[in-house]
Amino acid sequence: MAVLGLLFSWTDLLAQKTLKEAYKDYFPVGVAVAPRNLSGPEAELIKQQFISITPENAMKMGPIHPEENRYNWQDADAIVEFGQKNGILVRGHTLCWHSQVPNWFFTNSSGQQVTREELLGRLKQHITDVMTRYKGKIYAWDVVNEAVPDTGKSIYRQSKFYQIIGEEYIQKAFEYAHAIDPQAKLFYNDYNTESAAKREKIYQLVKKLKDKNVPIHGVGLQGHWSIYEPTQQELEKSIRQFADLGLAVQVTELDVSVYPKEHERRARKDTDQSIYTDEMMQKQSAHYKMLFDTFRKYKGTVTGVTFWNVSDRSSWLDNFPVSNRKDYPLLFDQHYQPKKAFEGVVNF
Ligand code: 9MR
Repeated sequence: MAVLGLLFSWTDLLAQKTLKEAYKDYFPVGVAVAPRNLSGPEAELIKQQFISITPENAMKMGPIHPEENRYNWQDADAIVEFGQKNGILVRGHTLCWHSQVPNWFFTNSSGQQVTREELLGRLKQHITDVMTRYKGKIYAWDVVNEAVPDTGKSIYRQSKFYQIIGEEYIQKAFEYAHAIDPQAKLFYNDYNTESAAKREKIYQLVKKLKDKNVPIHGVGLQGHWSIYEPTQQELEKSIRQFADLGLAVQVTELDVSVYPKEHERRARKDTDQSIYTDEMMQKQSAHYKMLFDTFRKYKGTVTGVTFWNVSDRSSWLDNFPVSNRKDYPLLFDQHYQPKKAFEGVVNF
């Protein structure tokens, strides 16, 4: 009987639609990848389920441009090539971010902080070189990432880009990007976009860009959520508010942590157990269903949904916000099998 049960559950799974089949009339469903995901069972799962990939780290400023006159194209090339070979779209991530920027970016040859003009020049050169290399092969770019702080009154994060250039660095980054590849869809990308205060600041930021006719086409809601957030109402408010500006919305880094959401790294406490209870699993399934029901409701506005990592075997959340606390945030389990949450996402 047990064997029969197993057989039945396998046939059930085989009969399920894949993500890309289920969403072919809605939006591309994608996944963040590292070169190590592009061979073996993960590559098979990616080809079977997803129609878009995003480099998880390979195109960020530090990894791809470690020294002023040296680019490290290898990993990014491998990812773009995998996409091209398999008919999979590629989303670029990310052209300008305060994190993972190499120090040389802000320092001139005499060891002093660069001037505003120098920094703009470097930003332009960086965007130009990276986008030229992949022109026509990357359909959408996260141009500026996380420029808004979670707390405080200021719209702008006090990053080096902001301190040295002022808020104009954001506009410039979009203009440089658009000049290189006018076909590419350009996004402002951020997390915690359903917090009322942060949503409002992001709205102000992108509205200013739109008012100035800066070439921005959409907002990326990263979607690092948990089984406790956001509510459907909060999510719809974000989607609608950005859509009202004539912008597309993509969910760019989706995962649903089984723990309460925290945005700052912290020390591990005794109470931080790695657990995945039946109750968490049920709650996660219901949450994923609500999220995708909502994304489909905004078909046309929501133009892409990308998961941040392939399966629960390993994700960035295993080490964040606390190191070594395992999380179970994705639709595929540690053996690459679809979880219960998967069913609610593909059956509608
Ligand atoms: O998943 C990425 C992880 O491997 C890196 O160590 C980390 C470095 O800061 O960046 C992670 O990806 C981030 C993404 O680029 C931007 N939004 C938040 C993501 C999770 O931190």
